[in-house]
Amino acid sequence: MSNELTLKNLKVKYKVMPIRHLQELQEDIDELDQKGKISKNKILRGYIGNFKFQLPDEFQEAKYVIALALESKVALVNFHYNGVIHEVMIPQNYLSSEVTEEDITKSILDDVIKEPGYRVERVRTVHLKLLATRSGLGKYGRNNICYVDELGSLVNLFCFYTDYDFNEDNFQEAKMLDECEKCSICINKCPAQAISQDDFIIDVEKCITLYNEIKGEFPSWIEADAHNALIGCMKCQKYCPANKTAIKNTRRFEDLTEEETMVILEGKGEEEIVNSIEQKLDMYHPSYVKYCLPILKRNLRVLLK
Ligand code: B12
Repeated sequence: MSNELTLKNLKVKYKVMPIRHLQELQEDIDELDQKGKISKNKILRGYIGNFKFQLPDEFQEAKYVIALALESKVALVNFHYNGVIHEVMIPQNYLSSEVTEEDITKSILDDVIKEPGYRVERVRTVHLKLLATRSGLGKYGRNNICYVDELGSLVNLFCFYTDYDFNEDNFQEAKMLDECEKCSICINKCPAQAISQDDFIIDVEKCITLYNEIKGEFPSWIEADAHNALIGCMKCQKYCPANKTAIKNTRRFEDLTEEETMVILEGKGEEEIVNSIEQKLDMYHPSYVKYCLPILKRNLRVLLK
């Protein structure tokens, strides 16, 4: 099995494993948690609190888990402000993709399973990196992110359950990229020392993404120059040698005019301009820009200072 697809010119890679391994994945997490290795931070727990590797009640017939990575590109956009052009990066995970969940589900059914009568359901409430690494789809980088051959870390990860029997098992131990063995670039580039040499789990409370992707004031200890993207952070991925090729594969958005930049900096503006910003930034949900104007306002102010 080639374990590769191409959807709308984007690469998709996947690996499968029997559903029985979900229990082992859950044990991994429970053990780490019992050892106090998973931060009790409320924001983190808000994301992962309901995660569980288990057979869902509504799909008890599921036999296999599909871990899947969709190529996704970082975007660059110019903000015009006071006569100067500022180029800003938007990490891949905040952008919409031409390839939708429906496209992927359809392609798994039509191009992978190829037999009628099977079900494929997406599951969101699982630790995707752990699934991806233990199913053989990728490896952990020192930065705690999952890397997939050819695509680097610039992927969106997905999990699907299916009642199709692949008769194949790729389950394995989580591995670290060989490149990370003698490399400490991400450790040094992280603007808040969240990554360490001796632990794979990052110090979540130091990761600036934890604060800059949601509403609220930044903690005072974050240096203003720590921020480097419109939302989230790219420091541990951008300079990573394992992303050397993938990082060049960017999307270029239409420039934001002085007027549009001002609307973001003020956090409000006429509907027409907000709509135009929304179209240009192409973030992951059509009305995301409206929802996150206060976030973008706070973040862009720091970036343009
Ligand atoms: C909560 C969350 C966050 C939190 C916490 C991050 C974290 N590291 O846990 C915050 C908000 C900080 C965050 C930030 C980011 N996130 Co995030 N996040 C998630 C989310 C929702 C859950 C992650 C999770 O389960 N964390 C809990 C910890 C315990 O799990 P873990 O990180 O896998 O840790 C394991 C390793 O440490 C491993 N381990 C233990 N021992 C060993 C030994 C060896 C040898 C190895 C190799 C590993 C290993 O064990 C741990 C548990 O299994 C996922 C989506 C999802 N449903 O999974 C996205 C997700 C992980 N995020 C993603 C992204 C892109 C990011 C950012 C890059 C966004 C940005 N541009 O700023 C940053 C990266 C920060 C970083 N360096 O980790 C992508 C990652 C894609 C990829 N290629 O891996 C995901 C998968 C979303 C997606 N759909 O694609 N995120």
